[in-house]
Amino acid sequence: MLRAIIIPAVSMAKEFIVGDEVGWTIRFDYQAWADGKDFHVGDKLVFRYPVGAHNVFKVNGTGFQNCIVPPVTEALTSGNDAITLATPGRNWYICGVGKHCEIGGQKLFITVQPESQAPIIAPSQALSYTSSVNGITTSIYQLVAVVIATAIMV
Ligand SMILES: [Cu+2]
Repeated sequence: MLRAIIIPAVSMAKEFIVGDEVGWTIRFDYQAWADGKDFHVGDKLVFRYPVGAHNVFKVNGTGFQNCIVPPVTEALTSGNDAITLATPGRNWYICGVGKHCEIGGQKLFITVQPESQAPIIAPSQALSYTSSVNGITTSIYQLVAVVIATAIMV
């Protein structure tokens, strides 16, 4: 008799430091940074910069293209601005200081994917006593599914 216990996958929301160690600044290729990364609903973007040196505005595609800075009241200015990606779709961010967007290229465009779903694992795939972790190597599903199967001989 084979008995399998499947523990539902735990959603692993990720935190992305925009620009990694470089942070949020001018003369950095944020499209290259975003390239190859998978952003999902629930993940977080963190913009890091010295307070006062930069800021963060969420804009639309046109604002991104033309570096149109929204009203200053919409700015994030803490120097450690965390944005949780709430909905799937395209997101655009720019810096509103001076010509940082226009000349410095301080702008980021990402596409947010829907929240990852847990892979479904059939109990028959679990043999004997195994413990496996799935999903780490696939960047599509940033989920971890743990399957613990216990075989009991009666
Ligand atoms: Cu700036």
